[in-house]
Amino acid sequence: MLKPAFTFGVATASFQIEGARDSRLACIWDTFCKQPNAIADQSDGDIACDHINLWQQDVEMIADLAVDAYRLSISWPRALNQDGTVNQQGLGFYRDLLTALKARNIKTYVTLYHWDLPQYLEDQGGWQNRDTAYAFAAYADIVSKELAGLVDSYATLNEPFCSAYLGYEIGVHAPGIKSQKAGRQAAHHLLLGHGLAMQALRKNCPDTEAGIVLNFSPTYPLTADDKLAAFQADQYHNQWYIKAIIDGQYPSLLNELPEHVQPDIQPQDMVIISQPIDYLGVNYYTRIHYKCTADNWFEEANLTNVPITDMGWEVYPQGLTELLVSLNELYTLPKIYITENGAAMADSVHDNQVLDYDRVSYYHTHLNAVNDAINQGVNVQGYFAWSLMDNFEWAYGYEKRFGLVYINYQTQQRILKESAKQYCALLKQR
Ligand code: IFM
Repeated sequence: MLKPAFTFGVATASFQIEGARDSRLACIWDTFCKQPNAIADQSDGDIACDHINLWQQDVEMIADLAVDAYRLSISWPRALNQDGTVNQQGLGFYRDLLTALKARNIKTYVTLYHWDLPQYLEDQGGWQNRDTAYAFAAYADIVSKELAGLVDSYATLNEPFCSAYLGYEIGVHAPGIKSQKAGRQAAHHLLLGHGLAMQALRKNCPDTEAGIVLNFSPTYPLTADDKLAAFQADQYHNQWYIKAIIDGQYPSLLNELPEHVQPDIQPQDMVIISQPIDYLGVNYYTRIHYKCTADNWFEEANLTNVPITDMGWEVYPQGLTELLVSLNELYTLPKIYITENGAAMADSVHDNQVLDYDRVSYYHTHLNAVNDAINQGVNVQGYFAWSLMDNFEWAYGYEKRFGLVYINYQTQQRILKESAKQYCALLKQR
């Protein structure tokens, strides 16, 4: 069974919930949201869940859920001014928030980068520019000094795959660039930024745990003839990041890429990238099937007649067990937290209630899957539900609801869904 010391939490990210666009610098998502048809419902993050104004009420709500920990991210363009100095009001917001959480005995898990790159850095090439990795380390240095004593656990990056591949390679996320070279280069600079930021964290707060959050969608062959495709997709999307961090090497698939799309890597980069981390954050939502293409590459193949969430993602809890067991076999890992897991469902409110039993079932089966992995020897020490509340789901806008808490975006009313009540009941039982 999940041990009593196991950390249970809920997670959010700055751009997805904060709002208050006018009190921070612009980020790449503000710009991307203005591009026609970039966001399904043409929305933006200007108000979101108005968490900037409602944070005290939200902290009470988190405390009422009886979680051990809250995972949040800091908005770089809110924390720092363009000249690199501290935005006192912006960083003050996080100081107050973290102080209030600590006062309620809620552990603070802080992600430094959850996709909201300052636009002025994108204007100089963003993550394609090596300087951005150093700018990120300087930001990590300042923030970790300023927030001394208020953070229990740092994550440098959230899901560099999404920033690099979705943002720079296929362009469905900000900044909307479609170039394989840009995607591979951005991935490398993100990982370099992670390594440099780790050095800053070690220097400023050696006693605070620090790591990185990676997302994994385990790959499966569509047919017996598609095994190579599934393997390649896994190397390209999943192992690319973890292998660099743990083993200090990219998968050998790197050498199969045409030279003109390979990232520029400088001597020592892989050493910086692969310094020890205290934990690995694993985000899991679904698995993906792949088939071979005519040119011996891979492409996604959707299964039909399988249970799916409102994102169209297959519900496959066993994939989480299989993922954890295989990572544990492939690498020498530190402890693992499941830093995100959850489901978007088409929720509706009746009599002020949201009876999201499909989400309850998702959590139930995935927590059992974590338990199965622990029973097979994987050192998992925490689990964070994504998300505390409905929020801005990136290219899908507000149409997809991942929250344990329902948000009425007209009134900003928060309503605890059945899943929130059951998650809370589970935690109180311990
Ligand atoms: O909402 C996102 C989150 O920001 C990063 N991980 C996946 C979630 C669901 O798509």
